[in-house]
Amino acid sequence: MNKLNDVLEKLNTAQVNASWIFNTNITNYNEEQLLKETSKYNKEQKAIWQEIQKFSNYKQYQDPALRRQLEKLSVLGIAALDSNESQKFINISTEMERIYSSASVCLPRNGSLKCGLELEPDLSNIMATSRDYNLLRETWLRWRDSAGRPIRNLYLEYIRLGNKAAIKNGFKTLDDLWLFPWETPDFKQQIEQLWQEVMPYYQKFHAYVRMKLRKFYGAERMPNDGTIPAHILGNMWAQSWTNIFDVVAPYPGKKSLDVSETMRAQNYTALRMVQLSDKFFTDLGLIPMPGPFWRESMINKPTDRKVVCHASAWDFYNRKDFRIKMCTNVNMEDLITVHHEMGHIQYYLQYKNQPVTFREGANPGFHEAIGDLLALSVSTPKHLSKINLLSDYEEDHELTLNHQMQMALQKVSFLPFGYLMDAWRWDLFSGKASKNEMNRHWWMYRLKLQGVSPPVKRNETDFDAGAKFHVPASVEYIRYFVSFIIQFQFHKSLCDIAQPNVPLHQCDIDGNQEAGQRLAKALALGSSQEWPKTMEMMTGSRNMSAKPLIEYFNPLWKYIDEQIKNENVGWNFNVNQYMENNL
Ligand code: X8Z
Ligand code: ZN
Repeated sequence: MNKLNDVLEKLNTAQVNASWIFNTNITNYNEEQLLKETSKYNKEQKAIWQEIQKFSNYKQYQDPALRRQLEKLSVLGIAALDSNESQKFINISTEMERIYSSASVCLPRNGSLKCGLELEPDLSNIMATSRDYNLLRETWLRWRDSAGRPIRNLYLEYIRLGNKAAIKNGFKTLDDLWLFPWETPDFKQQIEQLWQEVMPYYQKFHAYVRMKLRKFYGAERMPNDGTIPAHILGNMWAQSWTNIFDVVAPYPGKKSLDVSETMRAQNYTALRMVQLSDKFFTDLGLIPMPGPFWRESMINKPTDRKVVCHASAWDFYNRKDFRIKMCTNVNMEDLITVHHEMGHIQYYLQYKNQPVTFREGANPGFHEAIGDLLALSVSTPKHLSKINLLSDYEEDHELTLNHQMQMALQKVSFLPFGYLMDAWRWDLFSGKASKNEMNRHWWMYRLKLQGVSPPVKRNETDFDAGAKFHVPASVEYIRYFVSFIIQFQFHKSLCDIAQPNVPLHQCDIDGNQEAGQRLAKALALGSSQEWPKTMEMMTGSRNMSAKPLIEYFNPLWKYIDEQIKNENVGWNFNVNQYMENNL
């Protein structure tokens, strides 16, 4: 196993390297190199897997770590396909990513047509800052035409091959292969239960935001089924609503808790944002970012080449090289994302001496939760004032509610989206949803769970889910739903150490080394033990729970209840009304 570990390190390093080069410089040559490297990687992975299968009695081994590594290595994934189909799968995946990341659109701007507009920063900025209903709708639509629609047929083939690979790994369908790393037999039920727990709160929040949007845009702009048009929530996918804070603020006259303008006024740069985040980690006694991170990370969008802009954090598996890649904008949303990415890097650093097989989060949700967990402290008004991003700080009722609203626009709004991305894919993979109704099924979930509706009728040549990065990029998404739940559990347990008498939403763990140690200890374990054990170390309980999230927003629930007395909470949904039947 020790020898194998060295082999795996080298294999991974080579593959990650090729992927990094493609992701930071999209050219045909780099795509070819990546394809070559990936197919080599898959072949060698498969050879190792076949070798491992000789140890068919590993379950009887004494050493639990050895047993667990063999257990993990017993599932190969896509590389289990025979070489022809494996190659096809790699081609399709790379092609989908290329289409998504190089998509650009034309939009009418200032009387003429402007072309070459990209998601980051152009389209994201329009979605965030424009309050022009028609421009927003046009932007929303064009993005889906150019990034989603071209992916549809590739995705059908992707599902077919993915399911074939699942069978080769001993699973029924691809959704079961995706659930393997979670090590939770009733996972789908647990997720549904968590959703049921938070759903009433989401629906109240939805009713409040809808009321404010109706006042802003006029009742004639709002569908009469009670859903919210998906393009007016400040985000291309309506997954996070922080950008419409101005429309929904409880106390609009008060200073905004979105400190973007202050950051720009203080000449913040991407580098300074990374340094600020690094300081928060090290003040907790956590590991500082190493040299290669500072030298090799890509933190600004290059102007001389195409890159994959979607933010990510990279482990090169040589215990030295760790990098982030981000097209950072100087604003608060990206300051939080910087913390998110640095959370991944901190995890990589903490578990770098584990065997390669254990260099993962306790589960995928843990990995997503670490940076966000720290950002919960960073975005408290008190902390923002401490780092000079908020002046005249005074903790009163109005400030509390504005802060609560800001956080709910980030966290509560996300929950149904975090769930539906994979609820939808699970149904496609398992065959629960028909291949002829992929987009209809997408909108069924969008309407049912999020209560958002398309501003233009959709059909089956559209492929709206494909216009979200993680679908073409094959990134499983339920990890984010889990993260948004458990980061509040982690926050609560660290706050019990750092500031036991402060309400959860005001707690700032900044500088508390004891809290830092609790976190570091859990991170250093990687996936070497089952996640409920690590959860217990962190929180005292083995289970996921939505209670800390609900507790965090206690002041907000009271406020919203008063505000929506005359609103009908919830919505009707009839997907037929939004679909053309003209495939
Ligand atoms: O993709 C991400 C991170 C990289 S792991 C930037 N997130 C999800 C998204 O953007 O859709 C973070 C929150 C949800
Ligand atoms: Zn992440």
